[in-house]
Amino acid sequence: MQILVTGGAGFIGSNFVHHLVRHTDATVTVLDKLTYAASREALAGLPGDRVRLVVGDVADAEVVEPLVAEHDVVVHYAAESHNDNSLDDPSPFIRTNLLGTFTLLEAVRKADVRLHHVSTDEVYGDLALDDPKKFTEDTPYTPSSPYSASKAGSDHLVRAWVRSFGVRATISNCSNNYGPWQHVEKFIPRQITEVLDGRRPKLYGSGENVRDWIHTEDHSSAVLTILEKGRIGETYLIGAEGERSNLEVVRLILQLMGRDPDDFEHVTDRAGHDLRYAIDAGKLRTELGWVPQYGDFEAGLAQTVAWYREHEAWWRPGKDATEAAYAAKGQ
Ligand code: NAD
Ligand code: TDX
Repeated sequence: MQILVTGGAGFIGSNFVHHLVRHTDATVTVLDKLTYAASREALAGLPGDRVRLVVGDVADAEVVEPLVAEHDVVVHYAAESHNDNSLDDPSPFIRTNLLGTFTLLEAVRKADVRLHHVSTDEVYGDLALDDPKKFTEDTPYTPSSPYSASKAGSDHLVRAWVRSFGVRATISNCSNNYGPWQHVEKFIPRQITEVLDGRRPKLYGSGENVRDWIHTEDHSSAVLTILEKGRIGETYLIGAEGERSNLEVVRLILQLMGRDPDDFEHVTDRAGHDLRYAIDAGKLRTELGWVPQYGDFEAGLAQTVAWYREHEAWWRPGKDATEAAYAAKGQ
């Protein structure tokens, strides 16, 4: 089996490549533009006879079409992924997330190659804090940010190519991931590295916003399960019952790092900030038998804190520029 993983040098894509090497005998090609969010280090140590990296743009048909035709399956992670960046400049989000997905769809259509499209729960907008319902595969799309709107559009493109052209595709919408190799712009790595740098964690607004955390390794096992057992044309929601308010997460990080749990600051809120995400992964669990392995968020977070302590050489180069950009916005 030859698998093409777009965005495979990013946080979640690189975890999936390691997962494939450990749990299958597939050979893997990573197609990645190596943007600021990518890291070659996340792919280091993988067997050279099973994994190769092609540096290129998923929106470039001249690169994508011949490459796709050499593979049996494409798993599409490549995206611009950070909401705050999409508020500062939406254009790369439109290009990569929409045009990139379109380019890939045309390539899999021409070569008749199976596609799995990786998406987000943010396409469903947000929930009230006290809403007893969670997102399901039937929740209407109401994305809030340029990022989530671009991902919503990419999901619609995939469904249209399935229905109109018979493309063999599945979609997954996953909740917030955490774990090693996540860029320091994102919430959990930002707060851990702020504490390591002797500064205070920064909560947007009141901190009551809720995210449904899942370890990236559980996301990878879910995607592999869908590749192996998922029904073509179907969407599966991925989540591990990890709902926590941002305030709770910041207090937990401070505690795990031996600091006063109230030693954080409130900063300017994100425009259009979604209040709560929560996933009902019942379909994936019942139909495909998937079970997450990282049920204990506190233990997973402690491991993640330890990982960032040990990998300062990796995150340090991006840290100052990330903080300077946040500081310019009062965040
Ligand atoms: P990331 O920003 O860490 O990595 C994205 C990768 O895509 C990078 O390696 C980057 O170089 C590559 N890339 C960007 N533009 C490209 C282009 N034009 N051509 C080729 N490669 C390009 O993102 P992530 O957090 O690992 O997210 C991966 C995917 O998972 C995205 O599709 C995202 O929407 C989805 N997702 C993320 C989360 C989360 O919590 N981070 C949750 C659900 C779904
Ligand atoms: O410094 C911060 N302080 C803060 O309070 C940062 C960076 C974030 N936040 C808040 C905003 C969110 O409520 O923390 C929460 C998580 O923020 P992000 O890490 O930016 O994630 P989010 O916007 O929820 O989106 C993430 O999950 C869904 C990923 O970045 C997306 O790619 C994925 O689709």
